[in-house]
Amino acid sequence: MRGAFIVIEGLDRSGKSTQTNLLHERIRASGRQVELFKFPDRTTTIGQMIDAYLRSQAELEDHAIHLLFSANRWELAPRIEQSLKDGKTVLCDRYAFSGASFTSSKGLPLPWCKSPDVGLPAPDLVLFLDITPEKAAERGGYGEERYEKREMQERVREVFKGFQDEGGPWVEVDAGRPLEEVTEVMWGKVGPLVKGVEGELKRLWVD
Ligand code: FDM
Ligand code: MG
Repeated sequence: MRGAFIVIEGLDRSGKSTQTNLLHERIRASGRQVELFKFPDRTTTIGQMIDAYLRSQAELEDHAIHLLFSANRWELAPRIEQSLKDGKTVLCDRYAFSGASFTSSKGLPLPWCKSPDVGLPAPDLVLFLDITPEKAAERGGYGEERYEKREMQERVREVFKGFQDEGGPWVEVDAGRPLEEVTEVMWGKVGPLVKGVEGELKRLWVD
């Protein structure tokens, strides 16, 4: 048995980070080992470049920043794999689906956007927290960072929804519902996986 690799994706203001942290606590409280990753991981050298870009303190060409987001996943992939081998559940707040959705929303072709992430560890479960731009606005609207704009979020949402048809372990969660209800829906999917999963880790987007 190895640990399960669980990715939480979603739109801004969907409660993604809150829910991921709640899952983290709940798994820990159940006495199981769990490791939390978040992308972009702004603590690394690459992550600091991404952070500067998102806060509009640096300009980067669209392809170049996309490759940095991907490189940020690749630099942490060995740690993800080790945790899974050690039998720990890995929770990941955003992953390659965010990468492809955000960059392709700027007009770059989706296949190109997916290509640098081909071969990364593939998740056993993706929980996609979906929220309408209207609901997001009710929650106080978006923040100050690059991409936190309604038109961008609407385009990103459409690309995200396309991943549902890829036949992967993709589960859409209505994140417009009250927080506790969303938590319970998510736990219903995650709970059965925290004791570990059989079978080798798969690779992203190889066929
Ligand atoms: N983002 C995130 C991307 O554009 N590409 C990626 O590969 C990833 C992981 O970065 F707007 C975008 C999504 C979001 C921004 O994310 C910062 P957080 O979750 O707000 O830190
Ligand atoms: Mg953000």
